[in-house]
Amino acid sequence: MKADFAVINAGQLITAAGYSERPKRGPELNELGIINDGAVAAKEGLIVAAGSTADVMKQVELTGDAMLIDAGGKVVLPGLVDPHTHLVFAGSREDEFEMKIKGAAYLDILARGGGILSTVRSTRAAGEDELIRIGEKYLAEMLSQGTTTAEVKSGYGLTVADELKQLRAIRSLQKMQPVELVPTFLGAHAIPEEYKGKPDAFVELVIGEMLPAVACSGLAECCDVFCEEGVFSVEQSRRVLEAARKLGFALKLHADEIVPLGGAELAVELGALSADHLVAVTPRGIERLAASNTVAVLLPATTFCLMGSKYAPAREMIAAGVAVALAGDFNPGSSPVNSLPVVMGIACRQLKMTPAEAISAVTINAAHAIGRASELGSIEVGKKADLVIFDAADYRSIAYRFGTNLVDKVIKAGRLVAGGKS
Ligand code: IZC
Ligand code: ZN
Repeated sequence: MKADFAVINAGQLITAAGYSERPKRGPELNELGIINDGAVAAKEGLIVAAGSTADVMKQVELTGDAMLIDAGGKVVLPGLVDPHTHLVFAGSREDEFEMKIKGAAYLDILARGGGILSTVRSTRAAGEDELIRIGEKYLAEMLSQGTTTAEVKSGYGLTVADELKQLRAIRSLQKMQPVELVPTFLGAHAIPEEYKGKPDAFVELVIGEMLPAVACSGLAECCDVFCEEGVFSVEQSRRVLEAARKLGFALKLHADEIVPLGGAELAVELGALSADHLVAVTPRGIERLAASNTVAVLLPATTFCLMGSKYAPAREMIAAGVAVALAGDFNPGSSPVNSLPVVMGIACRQLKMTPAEAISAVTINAAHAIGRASELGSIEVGKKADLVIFDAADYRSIAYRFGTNLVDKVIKAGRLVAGGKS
């Protein structure tokens, strides 16, 4: 069999294989499918062989111009998948950072016209080119830390024209850099200033004008809503998501982050791909999630950045059989963190997830949370050759040494896209 790309001599090849059909739950999260002295070979971007270096090299014949990378005993993982980001925005919110240190609460800042609304003002004022330029910089940072696929939400425009501007910026970014992007329409992210006191009229605008325009443009795959006290109620969220589902969008929901409104239950009821945050999820919400294919996307860097004392009950969810994933939530307010290894480091320490569970949560389960598990998220024949080589001999180092970027090389679809030293 021919191959035009191979990585050989991985000290630990973490395949995360066997879960393309359904996400990992319970003890499965600790199964990493590790191959010692492993290798991966690919042709035209897709994996054609994975196994021990000896076996793979017996199976494949490298083409004359093939790229061969010797991992030299390092750890090799599937490319990391960030299933929840808000990475296309203008401006930043250091002022809010300082206000939070002094005790201000996230929802109070928003209610006073700051928070998301401050980023809406900057993003509306920015040209599409500026959004692209800023987004490109953030994506390069993410790639250099191992992210090869990221979901990206709109939601800082909140008019038809400005939401489309953000979504077009995402499409342009897809064409100019290697991180694969999954675009999500988040028109119901906040009630904009011009609709203050008229939330239902804004929901009408989202359903009646924004959703049809976005569907027509083909610029988004998923639709999300910020279901939270003082933002969008469960009923308003249901109306938006039901309308989105009719138009063919896959669904996601910011659920039960601060106040337990029943967002998890709503996400399950509507067959959403994921319910995200879940810091305040109820026992009933956990039960519903466990009995569904909706992935619980946990964002512990957000809790850390909001200086919260209570984290999502990951252990209870895993024990109940909920399919858990992790994401960065990269945004200028509640999580200016775009490193998945940092998220893994916080998840191990604060959610008490094991290093192996954290890896499952940013690879195959994260791929399920964005509807891409048949194509990526694990190292298996037929999937995209998305790989990260970490300068470590033990996979646990990634979460253990968080804050130090251990990424040595990043490969997207069989192409070396970061850290090309050899
Ligand atoms: O800009 O604050 N939680 N949306 C919901 C966010 C955080 C992003 C922001
Ligand atoms: Zn979010």
